Amino acid sequence: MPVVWSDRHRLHEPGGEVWVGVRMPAAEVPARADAIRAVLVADGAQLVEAEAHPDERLLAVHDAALLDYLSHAWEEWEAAGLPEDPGQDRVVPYVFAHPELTATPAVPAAVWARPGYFAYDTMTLVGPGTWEAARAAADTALTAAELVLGGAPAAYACCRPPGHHVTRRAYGGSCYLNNAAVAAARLREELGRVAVLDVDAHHGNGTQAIFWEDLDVLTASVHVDPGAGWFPHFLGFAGETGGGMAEGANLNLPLAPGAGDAEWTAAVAELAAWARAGGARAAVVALGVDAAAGDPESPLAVTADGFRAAGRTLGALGLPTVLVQEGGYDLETIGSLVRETLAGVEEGQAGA
Ligand code: SP5
Ligand code: ZN
Repeated sequence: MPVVWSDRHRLHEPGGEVWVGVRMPAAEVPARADAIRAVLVADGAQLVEAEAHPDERLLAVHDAALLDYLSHAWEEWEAAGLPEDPGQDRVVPYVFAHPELTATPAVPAAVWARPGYFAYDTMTLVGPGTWEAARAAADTALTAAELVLGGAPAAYACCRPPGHHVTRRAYGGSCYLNNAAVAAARLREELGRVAVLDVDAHHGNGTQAIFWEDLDVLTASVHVDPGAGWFPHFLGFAGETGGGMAEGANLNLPLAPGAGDAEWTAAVAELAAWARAGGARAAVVALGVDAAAGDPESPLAVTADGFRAAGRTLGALGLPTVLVQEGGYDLETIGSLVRETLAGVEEGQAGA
């Protein structure tokens, strides 16, 4: 299947992540996408350059205020002199717009207070190239969506930074723009009901929130149980099933830490069956491969065979399918895990 790519992902160097107040090396690094690309190219993949798309496509899922903030966050941080005094070379929050701290929410006057109006964690740093790279990632997902709308059975967006933790107005979890949501909104425009099937090891809280009351974008996620202590901690529980008219249009399948191929592939099959029963006309797969055994960011234990089997199940839906890269942090295996998944999707679609 076509692999959509942009070199501009390398402009985002997170420069670390602040966890429990300590700045440590980032997991979400440029080498991730380069490693995936190397494996897919060696396997004979056809690379397609991401094309620029209008802001209107982002505004289908994000508030203008978030886009305006992210596109200027680094410039204003630098202009305020914060890299010199106190010596912080990335945009990072120190205070948060907790609901009980805000009466009439508004972007605060102080440059150093602004990140906490939009960010919900301290791990998602903004540097000089973050906006351009995040924009390129969304364009990569949109280009994959256009390929599928043009008749490709499936297309893969090899993008970073990832996106599934971003809501309409709040970013976090190493994500800045919700690439999968942007692609889903575009497919929905043309094809009707779409399902976003999120197999990243972490709950796709941003995508769930964006489409919470939307009956035409079904959202489903298999992930390590937040109730067992895992990010995003506050969301991803089985009782979250959609809001308002869209009650029943969200499905969460939390798994216990340590779950392996049997539990995980059964859960992916349940996501697929649920999307089919819900009348989806197209699928967006939020393809994190951090559920892999050995991934440093999750306690799930899925093997390469598990990813291939999951790919087959997703392909057997027989729907136009856009796969969007999310997490996956083991540089030694990330490329082959993606290759196995994509091969599985092609096998499933051929047999569907
Ligand atoms: C896209 C994606 O997979 N985002 C997941 C981000 C989850 N990050 C949680 C980080 C929690 C603490 N990591 C520090 C580990 C120190 N050993
Ligand atoms: Zn993840």
